[in-house]
Amino acid sequence: MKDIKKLVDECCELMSSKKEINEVSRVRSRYLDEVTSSLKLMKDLDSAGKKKLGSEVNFAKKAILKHYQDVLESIKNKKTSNLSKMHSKSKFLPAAKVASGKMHPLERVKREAIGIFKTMGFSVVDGSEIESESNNFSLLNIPKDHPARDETDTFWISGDSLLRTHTSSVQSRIMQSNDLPIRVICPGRVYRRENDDSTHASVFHQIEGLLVDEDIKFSDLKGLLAEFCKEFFGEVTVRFRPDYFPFTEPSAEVAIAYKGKKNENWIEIGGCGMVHPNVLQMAGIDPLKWKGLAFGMGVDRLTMLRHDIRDIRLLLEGGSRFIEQF
Ligand code: FA5
Repeated sequence: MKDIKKLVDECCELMSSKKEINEVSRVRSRYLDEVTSSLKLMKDLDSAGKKKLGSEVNFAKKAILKHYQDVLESIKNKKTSNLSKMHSKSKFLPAAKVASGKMHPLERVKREAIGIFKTMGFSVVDGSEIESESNNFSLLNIPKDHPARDETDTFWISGDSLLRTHTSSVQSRIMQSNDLPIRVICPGRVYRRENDDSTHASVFHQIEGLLVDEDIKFSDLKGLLAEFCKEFFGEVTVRFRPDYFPFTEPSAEVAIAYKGKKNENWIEIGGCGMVHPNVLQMAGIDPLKWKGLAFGMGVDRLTMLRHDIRDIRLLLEGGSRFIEQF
């Protein structure tokens, strides 16, 4: 049997040489067992000897456990300082990936379209999504019995107020309050009672354009929209087809030739026309002196064409897996 003091020294030395906590623990257990087994000698000793051996064993156990704690502490401290050294050295390593937001494709397309119109001399104005009946309908020459006013087409709020059904309501506001000539666009959200499907939503986005000046002709309107389409889509065929809007005369639907997977389709992107003389008159503008052109384009449709998106509802759901693709 080894001398107890020697056992303690040996154990402490061995524990100090270890670098891992589990190795130190193993040494501690081995030596504690060995020290405890010295108690087997008790039976051959007289009472004074027993007392001496008992206190030596207790002292040895305490010394081993104390040293064990010290070694553990020092290993932990070393690990922490190594870790912080490693972190300070690794400042040039790529940082952990943090999920970041992306601009919604609708917003990106809207900004791009605004940019194109700005280069054509248009400035941007804001309207209001909650509109009066008169701005949305009456002042746009949409009479009381017009189907567009139907309860089933419009979200009425109360009596005279509603959620605008098109950005053309901004025309009424601008013509009444702005000095002439006028050259503005108004991007914004509009609302219609629709049965949502892949190309129709009940909340969608439009960009309205209004130009009022002397000597404006329908050919200016065609040229302006054809130029916009060329800038936005590149070389593309633009088609103007007669249409009807109560606030413009003549009126047209604007469509572009879109190459689908199987064949070429015409996709309607907006409506346009020459501002109706009644509308100018109601805004206090002399229709004999001033002429106006106006257009309203669907931003969601532009976005679908730009990114080949087959279902408009994807644009409105805001799912991150969808948005991350752009
Ligand atoms: C209008 O809203 C007229 N205010 C446009 C206008 C302005 C005509 C100025 C003349 C002068 P329309 O309802 O066709 O017209 O809508 C215009 C465009 O908005 C459509 O060509 C289409 O691109 C888009 N749009 C219309 N309804 C929806 C819908 N439910 N979901 C998504 N986009 C739509």
